[in-house]
Amino acid sequence: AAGCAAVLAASLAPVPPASAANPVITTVYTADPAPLVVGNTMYVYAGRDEAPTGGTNFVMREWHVLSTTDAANWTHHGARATIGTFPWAGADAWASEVEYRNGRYYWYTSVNGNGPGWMNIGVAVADSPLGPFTDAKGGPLISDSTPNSSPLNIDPTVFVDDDGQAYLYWGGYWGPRAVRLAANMIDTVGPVTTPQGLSNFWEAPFMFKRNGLYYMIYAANDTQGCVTSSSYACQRYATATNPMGPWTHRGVVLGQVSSTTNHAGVAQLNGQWYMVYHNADAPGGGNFRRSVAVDRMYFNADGSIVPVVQTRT
Ligand code: FUB
Repeated sequence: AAGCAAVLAASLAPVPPASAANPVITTVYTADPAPLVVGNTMYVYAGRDEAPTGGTNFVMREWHVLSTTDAANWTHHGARATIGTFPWAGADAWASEVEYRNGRYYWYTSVNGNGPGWMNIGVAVADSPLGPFTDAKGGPLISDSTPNSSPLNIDPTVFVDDDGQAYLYWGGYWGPRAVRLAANMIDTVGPVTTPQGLSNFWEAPFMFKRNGLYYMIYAANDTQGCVTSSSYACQRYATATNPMGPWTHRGVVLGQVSSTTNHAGVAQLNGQWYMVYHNADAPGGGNFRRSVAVDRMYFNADGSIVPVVQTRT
């Protein structure tokens, strides 16, 4: 009986937060974190918010790297890619993600071009998770001229499956998009598709796999119980048995945060799952002066995700 009570108490106990204080660094404002685990180190790739106090627009020119081996103590490696990494780009270092393949690290970025049109997906490459990163393609991987591309080509997430096939998902405001990537990681293969089932998709997809099931978390701009106003977004998630979908919506994985945007990524470090995300909690923070936070993430036996408890210290 004592054992049963202990099990019951454990199952009812609140999810313990990560031991670190959030935000993880406060020396610069950071946003749109994307984790990549290499050995026992978690690297987090994030844009830098440079908007002035009270600013009402994004000012983003650099992508920074943070790292940790315990999700509690963090090293800030500074800017490891900038708009200048892409000679064809001109502004807006928005959300990004790094994926590893065959000894190389591919940094997929949302960035504004110099010519007509707006956002593009660029890709830089390096032999180390910390760079140096150089433009891998000499032009956008996805742009306004890509057939069936989203009108807003932002927020790439790249996933390499166990069979070596790579997938790119992206999109903002007007729906998600998906396409297969070639083995070189810098060319697309086949048509751009519109994945089905990502209910209330707004932006910020992040794809991962656990126990043979594909997961997509994404920012959902809706007021169906997860945010207090349509200015905010929560993170919903969906699962699929095929990496191109269709997806089945499974619920909310991260509620409203203190910034209007909500952008997260998931990784497993030393056996523990973590969600990295951003909020406006750093001193002087705001919707355009955001900061990366981390918390532990747990799964139920049926593969569903226990909603993340935000540590706000
Ligand atoms: O950081 C700029 C944009 O805000 C990102 O691309 C979106 O995901 C949102 O977080």
